[in-house]
Amino acid sequence: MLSVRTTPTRDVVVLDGLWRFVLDTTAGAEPWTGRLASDLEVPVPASYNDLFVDSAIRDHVGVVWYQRVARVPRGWQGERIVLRFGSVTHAAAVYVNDRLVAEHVGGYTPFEADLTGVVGAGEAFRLTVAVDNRLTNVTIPPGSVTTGADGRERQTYFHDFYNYAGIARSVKLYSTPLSYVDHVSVVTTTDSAAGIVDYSVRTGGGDAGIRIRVLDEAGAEVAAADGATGAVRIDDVRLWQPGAAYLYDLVVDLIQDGELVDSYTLPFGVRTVEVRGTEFLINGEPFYFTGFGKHEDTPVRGKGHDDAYLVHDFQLMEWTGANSFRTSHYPYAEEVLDFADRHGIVVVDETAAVGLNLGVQGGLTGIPPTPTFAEENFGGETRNVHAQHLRELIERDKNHPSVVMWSIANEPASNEEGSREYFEPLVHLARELDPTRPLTYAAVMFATPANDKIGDLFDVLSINRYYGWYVFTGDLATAETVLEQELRGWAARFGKPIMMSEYGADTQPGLHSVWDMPWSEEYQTDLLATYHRVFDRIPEFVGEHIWNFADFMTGPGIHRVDGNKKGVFTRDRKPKGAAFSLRSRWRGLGGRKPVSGS
Ligand code: GCB
Repeated sequence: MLSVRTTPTRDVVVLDGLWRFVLDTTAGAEPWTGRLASDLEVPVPASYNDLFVDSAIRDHVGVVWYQRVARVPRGWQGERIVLRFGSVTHAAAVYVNDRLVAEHVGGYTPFEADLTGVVGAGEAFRLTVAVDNRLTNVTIPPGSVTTGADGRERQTYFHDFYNYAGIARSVKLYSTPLSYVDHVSVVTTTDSAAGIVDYSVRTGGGDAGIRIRVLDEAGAEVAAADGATGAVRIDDVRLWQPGAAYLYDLVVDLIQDGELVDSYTLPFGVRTVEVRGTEFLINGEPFYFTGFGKHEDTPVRGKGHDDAYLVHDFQLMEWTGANSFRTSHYPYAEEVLDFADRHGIVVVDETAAVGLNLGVQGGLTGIPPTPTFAEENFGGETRNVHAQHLRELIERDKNHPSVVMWSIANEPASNEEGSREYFEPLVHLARELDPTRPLTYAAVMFATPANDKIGDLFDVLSINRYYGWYVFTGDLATAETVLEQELRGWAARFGKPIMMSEYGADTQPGLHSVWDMPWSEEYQTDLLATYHRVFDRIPEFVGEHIWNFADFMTGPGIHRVDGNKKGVFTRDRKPKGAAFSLRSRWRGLGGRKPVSGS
């Protein structure tokens, strides 16, 4: 699905701002047929949970309703009219006046409704959206709803972040001509100093000639071709490099009878990605990941996209010397990837498949109450939904040069029987949808080099470990020994590049200690340094992503004090002590692997 852009043939009206809001419990029957019965207003984009003082809203389980009036611009006569949601978490039903125009399941990918013929140019219409936050064993991520003795519904889920819901990304109404560019994809390779751009264009609404042009950043045409698919050559190409982005524009023009009917511009970068042996290569050069697992999470707006936090977070990442991050644990707003493209930050792009692991309920034993991948838990239907998430992610993000790898899941029960049967078809699907990018999954601590059942299917081993925190708490010497043994075990069994996709310690800013004291700022710094010593001794190691960039909100729990505190920055983005030691390590590395010790 193309992102929304104004072009010489397309206009956009952004429908962000305050919308009316009501919980389903007081909305009445068929609330879309009239004005919502409520004085509440909520901002779009934002999660609704933390806006009000009322916990009945914050912890509501089920549907809430959003509504506003919108108007199609007068000038859109004879145009195709499309409504697009960046995301609605987790499921949506969209009504224009009394009519259902779209339904979508999946809280982190966009969807559209074609309103051509439903509303006309100049017309005002009532736009009502049902937003459902319920998670089940056939949603991604999974969860469950239980009803207590008092009849109240409660939501439980197997992931460690608050189940924020709402319309967290922009809503846009846009026009295209009736004959239009529907889809564009670009794959790049290099041939000595030249860039080769394989492109493919899909159109809708009738036959038209297709002409493509490639413009450099100065707007000069550097290549052109005709036809729906083909390859063009850019001589003396400027590559998209980590830390040194360079973007070209692919301008796609549709021509009918010598007239321009539609035009769409896709920014893209020329770069290659490859796993060779135990190295991760970008443009043929070994790349060493430094950075974080992040969350879309800020005070008050929850998972609502915010350009100010976007810019500030990237500033802080650059300040620490981070060259990359993982979109843990779901696809992030498209604005984030566009920004990463423009600023040369490398992205590991993850689906929302977090929590496919009932072993977590077994505590540190990792023994699930019933097998995770049993049909009554996460079986064929869950996998079909997971496959759909993968399709929507790859469809949305495959043209981003910043995205160098897909992460299919976070911490699945890859140590359990049934995990291979579950994941193998998904790996095949991902390779079919995008043969150009390596694949990974983030391995949970119960999955070891001895019992993991899926590592060989993937290209890069991403390992989440909390030695010195959840296990060997306060004992960094043992953590160091055990971590090294384990990483060497993964290297020996699979012979693939390994990165640490999570490691860290909850840290209370302002708490200091001269001893190895969990929660102190010094302990976080020392734990990270312990891990870094190990990484630097493992030849197959290709990167380190700390958990987490910033503190973030979680569900309630005795192990969580106003959320997860493993941030190197606080939730309001103040550095903890570890930020400074990281900065000196990462800025010194400059994206290169430290010289290996043994
Ligand atoms: C993990 C999860 C992450 C949690 C983290 C923690 O393994 O992948 O979502 O937040 O551990 O802090 O426990």
